[in-house]
Amino acid sequence: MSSGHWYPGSMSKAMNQLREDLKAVDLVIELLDARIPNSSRNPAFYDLFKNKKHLILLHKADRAENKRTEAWLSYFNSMNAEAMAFSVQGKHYLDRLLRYFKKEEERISSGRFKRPLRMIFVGIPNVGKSTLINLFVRKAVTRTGNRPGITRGKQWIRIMPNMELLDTPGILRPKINEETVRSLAVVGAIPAGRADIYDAALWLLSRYLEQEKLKYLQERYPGCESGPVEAIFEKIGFSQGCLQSEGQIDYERTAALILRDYQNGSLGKFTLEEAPPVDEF
Ligand SMILES: Nc1nc2c(ncn2[C@@H]2O[C@H](COP(=O)(O)OP(=O)(O)OP(=O)(O)O)[C@@H](O)[C@H]2O)c(=O)[nH]1
Ligand SMILES: [Mg+2]
Repeated sequence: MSSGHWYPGSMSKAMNQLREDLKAVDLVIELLDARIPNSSRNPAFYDLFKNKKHLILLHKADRAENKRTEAWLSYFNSMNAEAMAFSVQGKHYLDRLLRYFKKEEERISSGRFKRPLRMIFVGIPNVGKSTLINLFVRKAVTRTGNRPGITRGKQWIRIMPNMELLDTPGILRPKINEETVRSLAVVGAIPAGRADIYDAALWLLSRYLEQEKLKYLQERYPGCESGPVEAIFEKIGFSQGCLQSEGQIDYERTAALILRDYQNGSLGKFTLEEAPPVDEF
């Protein structure tokens, strides 16, 4: 797949818009997918956020392995980046984040001119920006959906008298290598029609085998046995009735089913990327 494909006009437009919006912002909240913290990071952001207060949220932490999420948090902290885990499942996450906002609000309002704390949420498509904002607003004013590319326009949202949030459209990095495309497709950040989902599903199955998590697959797909991933894939296709005519499995449908099961948590909590080791010295 050509990587240029992944930076269509809408993405560079969104990037320019973000550059503009940042001027009015006190705090940038960068949402990463806790299952793929590396692939869901946009290196083009590093420069952009250099002079901004910046918080990393490892979002959808309910789908990731706690131990691995902790390792990622330690890693970010070791790089002097502020980072927290987050999930819409769990009120303690929300309370902690609100406390953080409150602290920031006090910091900026200690100056002479009172003005609202302005925050912007950025991240890849489908990472959960709008859902998170809805949580603060406590009513669904922004559109969400389990499809990348739901948010298009710009919307400042007042969450408290003195705090404003800006939801932004998902942005992908300009050049994406094949491994990253695969990871993004697995978590649903790239529409199924734009990635090789068969390849992504096989890779995902192979990760379960490598990490000795076959039992996660077996719980969802009874009769699933160890063996070559292609065979496991076919078995899943047959047992789940993803068939074409003449008793052939439908590869697209099988792959889509496996990815959907991973995305909605039916295949357990499973982190796909390991944090780099933290240097203790
Ligand atoms: N498991 C889990 N799913 C979540 C969480 N937060 C959001 N989601 C789901 O992720 C999907 C995408 O959410 P959105 O809020 O639309 O994502 P977005 O980042 O605004 O996406 P774009 O606007 O397309 O860039 C929805 O199906 C949400 O229900 C979470 O903490 N855990
Ligand atoms: Mg959105």
